[in-house]
Order: sequence, then structure tokens, then C-alpha cells
Amino acid sequence: MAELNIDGLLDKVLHDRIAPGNDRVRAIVNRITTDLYRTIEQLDVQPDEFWAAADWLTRLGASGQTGLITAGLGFDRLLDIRQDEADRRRGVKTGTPRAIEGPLFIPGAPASDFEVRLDEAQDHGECLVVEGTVRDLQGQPVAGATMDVWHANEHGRYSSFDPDQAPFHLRRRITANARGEYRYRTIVPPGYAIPPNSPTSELFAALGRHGNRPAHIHYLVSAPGLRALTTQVNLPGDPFLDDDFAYATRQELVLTLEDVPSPAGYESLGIDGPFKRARFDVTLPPAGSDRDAAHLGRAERVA
Ligand code: MBD
Ligand code: FE
Repeated sequence: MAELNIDGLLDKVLHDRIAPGNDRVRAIVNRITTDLYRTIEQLDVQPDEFWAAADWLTRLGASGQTGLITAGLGFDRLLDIRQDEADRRRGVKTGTPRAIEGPLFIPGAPASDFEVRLDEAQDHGECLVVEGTVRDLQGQPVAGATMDVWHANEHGRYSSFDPDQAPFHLRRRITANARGEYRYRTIVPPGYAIPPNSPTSELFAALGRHGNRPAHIHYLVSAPGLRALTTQVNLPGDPFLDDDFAYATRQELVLTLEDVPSPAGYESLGIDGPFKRARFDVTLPPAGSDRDAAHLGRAERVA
């Protein structure tokens, strides 16, 4: 038997099989494997470096932070840019811009009609009301559109990933009224930072990068027959607005905050003094397929 050289080894790894397997998986894995062989050769990766990387991947998976690294290396935004490009090629109007879901969505939040208060741990920040109307491309209100909204608490942490918050704190599902309107009361959220002393922070330190996101609120919006939208809005004035570690900021999605002196009209949200208010209207295009219309967060898709 001839001695294996690198190209012979790679050739075997790419072509060995005892069954057809999955062509798509084989094509992708073979490409990545080939690229990694070339990286190891061209950058002269040493065994200790390779095994440190394998150990890091093991710890990354065990920590549940795979979705943080994908965001930080731009993959989440890459997928959005590619979907935007596909929309542009189709030449159709697409409504409100998409923005990455991120790894912190939890399905099954408590549901409310028209309005709700997100902050159960009350008085932990500046009072904010976000309100808007969901419309279709013709500008018609979408009665009964549903949306999940979620964001970080005053320490920049998300419930369900933070033992100090009740499950579903700052997470709700809202169904718009007959006029397509919704509103919620919450606190003005701060930004987010990747957890310290974690596989993600370790890699970011080695890359000389920060792991901060500007303040934002996530949305998943859907309605029958319309395309489900995953997006987020940013709070204005954040120093990381144009320096998001996940590259997700879009100018059209930065809110404008208004100082409202009186709670008139907002008493049902428990407001009894001045507050901040922002408008976020959502436009949904028609669904091209059932898959388009399905309201699925990532956590639901992989389950
Ligand atoms: C977040 O809150 C987030 O939205 C993303 C995309 C990545 C990490 C934390
Ligand atoms: Fe987030």
C-alpha cells in the first residue's frame, strides 16, 4: 500500500463512502474540509494550535454560544444580505427591512391583545412606549398580525439566559387590533455585551475585538398570507450604533424617541407621568410560499 501524502489523504476523505449519503451535505463539508486542509498547510498550523482550536470548539458547543460566534463573525448578517439581494433580483417591494434574529429568542412568550407591559421587574429604567401599525404593501392595516418582541434588561441580559430574571421577562407576543395597531410599555434597554470568561470572549480577545451591541429590541412579525419578518429596532444615540459586533444596524430601523409630558391616553399601560415614546410601523409583503409565511424563530426551526 502506497504511503499517503496530503493530497491522497484529502482525496480519500472527500470521496470515501459506503452509501450515497446526502449530496448537499457532502458538497458543503468537502468544501470546508478542503479549505481547512489548505489553511493548515499554508499557515503552517502546529498540532498544539490545532488541538487548542478543537478544544475551543468543544467548549463553545457546551456553552451554547455557537450563535454568538456566528453573529460576531458576520454570518447572520451575511445571510440577511443574501436574502436582500435575492429580493432585489426578484424586483419586488419588500416592506420593512429585515435584521438578524440573534441567538436569544425564546418561543412561547405570554400573549396579549393590542397592548402589554414587558417589564415585570418594574421601575428598572426609563419608561418607554413603542407603538405602531402593521400594514401590507397596499398600506392596508393587517388586523390580527402577531409579533414577538424581546430585549435585554437594565444589565444588558436576556431572560431565560439569566438566572436573575423571571422566565419571559421582557418577552411578549402581541396580536395587533382590528386596525393593525399594537403598543407596549417597557424600559429603554441598554446595549448588550458578550459574556466575559466565555469561549466567545476568549476568541474576541485573541482577535482584538470588542463584543458590544448597541441597544436594540427584537421583533418577529407575522400574519396569514404575508411574509414573516425578523427584524430589530435600535435606540438612537448609542455609541455602538455604527460599531455593532454583530453588524446588524440598519439606518431605517433606528427609532426616534419623543418626550411625552403627560400619560393621557396611556393610562391602561399603568403610566402616570412623563415617558418616552417611539413609533415603529411594520410593512409586510405578500408571502411567496407557506415557508415565507411561517412564523418561526431559529429556536423553533431547529427544535
Ligand atoms: C444579542 O442580543 C443579539 O441580538 C445578537 C444578534 C447576538 C448576541 C446578543
Ligand atoms: Fe439582542
